[in-house]
Amino acid sequence: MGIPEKIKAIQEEVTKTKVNKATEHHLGLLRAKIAKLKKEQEEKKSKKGAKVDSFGVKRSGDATVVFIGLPSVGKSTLLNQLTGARSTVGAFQFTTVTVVPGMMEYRGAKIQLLDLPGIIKGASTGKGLGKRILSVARNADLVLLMLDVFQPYHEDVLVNELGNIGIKINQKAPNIIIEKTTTGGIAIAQQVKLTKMTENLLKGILRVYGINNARVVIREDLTSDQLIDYVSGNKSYAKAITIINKIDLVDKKFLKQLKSKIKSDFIEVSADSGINIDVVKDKIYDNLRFIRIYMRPKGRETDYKEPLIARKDSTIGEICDKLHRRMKNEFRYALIWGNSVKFGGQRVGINHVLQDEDVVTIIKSR
Ligand SMILES: Nc1nc2c(ncn2[C@@H]2O[C@H](COP(=O)(O)OP(=O)(O)OP(=O)(O)O)[C@@H](O)[C@H]2O)c(=O)[nH]1
Ligand SMILES: [Mg+2]
Repeated sequence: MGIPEKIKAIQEEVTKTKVNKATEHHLGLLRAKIAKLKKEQEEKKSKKGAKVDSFGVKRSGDATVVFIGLPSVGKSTLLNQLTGARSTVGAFQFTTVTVVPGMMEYRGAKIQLLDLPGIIKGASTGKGLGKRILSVARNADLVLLMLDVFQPYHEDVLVNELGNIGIKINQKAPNIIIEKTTTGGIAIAQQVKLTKMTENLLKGILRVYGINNARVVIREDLTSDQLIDYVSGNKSYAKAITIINKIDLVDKKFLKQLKSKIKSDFIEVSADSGINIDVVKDKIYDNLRFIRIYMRPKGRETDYKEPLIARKDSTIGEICDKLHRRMKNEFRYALIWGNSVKFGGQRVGINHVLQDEDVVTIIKSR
């Protein structure tokens, strides 16, 4: 039996099995087996050289944000409003056929926005350019889920298609530690009590993935699906903002009703008439969680006028990379004033994690 047949056989068994307490364990293991086979299938495909990679657009700026939406919802129109780029806008579907980058400068940050072709239901299975489009979101710092005011229910389609290729939207990686050992079986320490799956199922799922000996620390009450996602690897977790476009076409009453229909928070905009464009800019900036670093060149004044923009949790090493290509090689130590240190002028190494508004002096080797 080949992999597709195996997957089909297990899927049939899942459909036939009634869901109840007694079958929970069995079903959990079946789902783990399917996930493992699917992963093997993907790996085989990519070895054959099938193109599932992105469009190869060079990342630039302080962060990268991508537009994901069905055709004609107004992605290109909004990109142009936010960045002054000139991505082609058309009254017909599939106007955009490749990645079009734009740069949004906001509060000192340079944010790269990538306009993408529209996706349709089934994109994750390879419909249209689906897979390639979706995979661009994998390396993005933030995803804009863009919807037409008349089709807000498409949010589920977007989240599902992204989920199918392993990009989880607005979820955190599960808080669990699995350290493989050579003997001793699977030892579990529950710092947080498991209520959504049994210890037995957890062990069973790990064994499906060939993990027979390990030290496991549970730090979050996770579900069996979260565990399967985690051990099957190749998952990425992306933050997203939902945007509803074309609100110029509806009245206030319609918008009010919309709020009761959509689960997530959303920003209502009209890309065409320029309504709420600044709100989108603010939300993007806030979600990317930038910090400002003030540089103080050795023996000189601190430059408070033009802070260096970095992502939250950046290290001194990452700041060096922003300053100069060879800076890291010449780095000896840094002096810090601010929230990340105990006292002003504290000496730190290259892995020191910075905080918003730290003042930094870098001392180079002579
Ligand atoms: N009324 C109205 N029309 C809009 C708005 N934004 C975009 N449009 C129109 O919607 C159509 C599609 O806009 P595009 O920006 O090309 O949409 P897209 O999402 O980039 O489409 P694809 O590239 O095909 O995926 C065009 O005719 C736009 O003029 C809006 O806020 N209000
Ligand atoms: Mg477009």
